[in-house]
Amino acid sequence: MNGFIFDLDGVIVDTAKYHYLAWKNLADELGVPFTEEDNEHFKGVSRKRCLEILLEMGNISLPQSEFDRLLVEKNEDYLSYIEQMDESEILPDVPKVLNYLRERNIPMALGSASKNARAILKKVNLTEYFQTIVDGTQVTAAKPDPQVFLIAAERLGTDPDACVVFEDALAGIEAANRANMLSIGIGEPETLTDARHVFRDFTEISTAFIESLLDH
Ligand code: B16
Ligand code: MG
Repeated sequence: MNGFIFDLDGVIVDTAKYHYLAWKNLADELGVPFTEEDNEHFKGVSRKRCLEILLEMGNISLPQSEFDRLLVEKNEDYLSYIEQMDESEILPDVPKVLNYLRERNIPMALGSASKNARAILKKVNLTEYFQTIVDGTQVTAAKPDPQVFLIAAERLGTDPDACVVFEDALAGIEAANRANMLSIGIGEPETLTDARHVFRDFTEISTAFIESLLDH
């Protein structure tokens, strides 16, 4: 394996909690009940699709202009939480793996559905680790379509079947598998059943395991 691709939200940082707060605020405004469980289904899903789902939940149909206004409102609210992020929000032992790979000159890419990915990486001071960043502003087909990861592999100059993908979302695992990459789930084994390997978080991933991937 000689290309490592990382999802952002739920893998490197836990921004799902901020997405939840912003969607919850909007849902309250619209009078749609919205729980943390509902938010699970928004992970890895594009902003536009998330709003469509929220409106479907409330049986609400809106003119395009209002739909677009709500998208902006949600994002501005979300960005107000992001604004306060710093390095302390990097998930445990993520730097351990990033540094291990960087010391060995292994190319790394970010593959995220978020249009805010660059801003978040900058906030937590991790931009320099990634040779390329593929985010929601650059893809035309959302996960589970493999496009985001295939673009990352191409930019890394690595064959897809020599790439490893770290993902927390079901849609992201499916995208990685469809790209013919080695999928590593970050989360619950009961949920991420299609991932080749699953770890609850990076504290469970040893450098010996990463080294064994490099040898493949
Ligand atoms: P934005 P990832 C995804 O990021 C999130 O998991 C998902 O909850 C969010 O709706 C999506 O980004 C779009 O985010 O509103 O910032 O463009 O997990 O693919 O890094
Ligand atoms: Mg994610």
